[in-house]
Amino acid sequence: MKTVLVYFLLMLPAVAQAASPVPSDPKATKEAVKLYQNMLLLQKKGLMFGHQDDLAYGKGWIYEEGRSDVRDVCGDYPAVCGWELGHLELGDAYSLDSVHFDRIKGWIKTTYERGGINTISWHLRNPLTGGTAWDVSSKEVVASILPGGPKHALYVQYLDKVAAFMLSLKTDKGTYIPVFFRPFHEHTGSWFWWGKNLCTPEQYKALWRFSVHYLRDTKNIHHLLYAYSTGNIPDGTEYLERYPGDDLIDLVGFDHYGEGTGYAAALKNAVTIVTTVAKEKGKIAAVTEAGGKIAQNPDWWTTTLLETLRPFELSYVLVWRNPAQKPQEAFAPYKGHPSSARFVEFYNDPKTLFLKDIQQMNLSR
Ligand code: BMA
Repeated sequence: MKTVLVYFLLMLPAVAQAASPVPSDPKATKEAVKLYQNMLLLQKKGLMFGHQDDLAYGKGWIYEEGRSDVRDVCGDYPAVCGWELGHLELGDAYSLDSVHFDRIKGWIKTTYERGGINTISWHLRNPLTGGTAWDVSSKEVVASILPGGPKHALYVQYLDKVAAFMLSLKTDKGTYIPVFFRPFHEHTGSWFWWGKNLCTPEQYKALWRFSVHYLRDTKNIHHLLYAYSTGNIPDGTEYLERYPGDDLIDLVGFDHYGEGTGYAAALKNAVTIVTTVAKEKGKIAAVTEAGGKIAQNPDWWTTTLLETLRPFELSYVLVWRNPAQKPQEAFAPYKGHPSSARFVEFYNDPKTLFLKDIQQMNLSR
């Protein structure tokens, strides 16, 4: 009896450890592990709201300390802030959306210090043609940047710039700030050079594998969690067709735009697939981008988005940017926008989580 008891007690830490989920990177920093675990916890508690470039600009304003269109409308910041690295690879000081990278670093730190979550996308230029991320004139781009390809060295230079940026994300105490990195998104469509008709599933997966291992093993970066994010998904098989592997990915999501009558049903179908995959794999689930022309459908926040997502365990839904000079392209509401009242209803609903909600949870980090 006694031996059995001692054995049981000795095994306890192992049992406890096995019960705590860990991210895909075996060397993930303590803070990245915490972020991963907190996200899994949060997706059981509610649905976080995210907004791209939220602190950088909004309708009619750029770089105003403390300002946010979302906060102007509901009095609170989003729980998740999205940021974009496109043109960092060129060595530029600001992104393709004209946001200075030094400022982005500052806002990532501010968001982390406030208790929020950061996710980073990368619409990187086409390394083969020199065109934009949307230049799909060649099907050789992914092949050309893989090891042995003619543009591999150039792609490594791109990654070096990303690595330097990621390594600059630190708190005042010098701790690396954990963030989600979501490159090569919407690859189930064919509008980016890494898209479905532009490379084979093997090449797409190899691109992920090389990139993540380069950042982890060569650059020693272990504060990133990686997000796999398709475009619209018609069925479950296609969702995983280009999935690069559980050892590389921490979050499974998808981007889905629209506001027409079919949107809610399509969103529900996609969320069903993603939450099922997430559960099976023990990963985080999210709607990594969603949106509609809100100006034409003010009920989008409540009837379409919230009621469709309510039954699911999803960590967040993020809407895209509010360009300062093009309010017709805004995805989040802004002060005076006709959908603002509905957005406040969305904000007040117990299902949704904004920054103050997660601050109140006092999660250990
Ligand atoms: C797109 C648009 C572009 C932008 C790009 C990267 O969907 O918003 O204007 O440059 O995302 O953020």
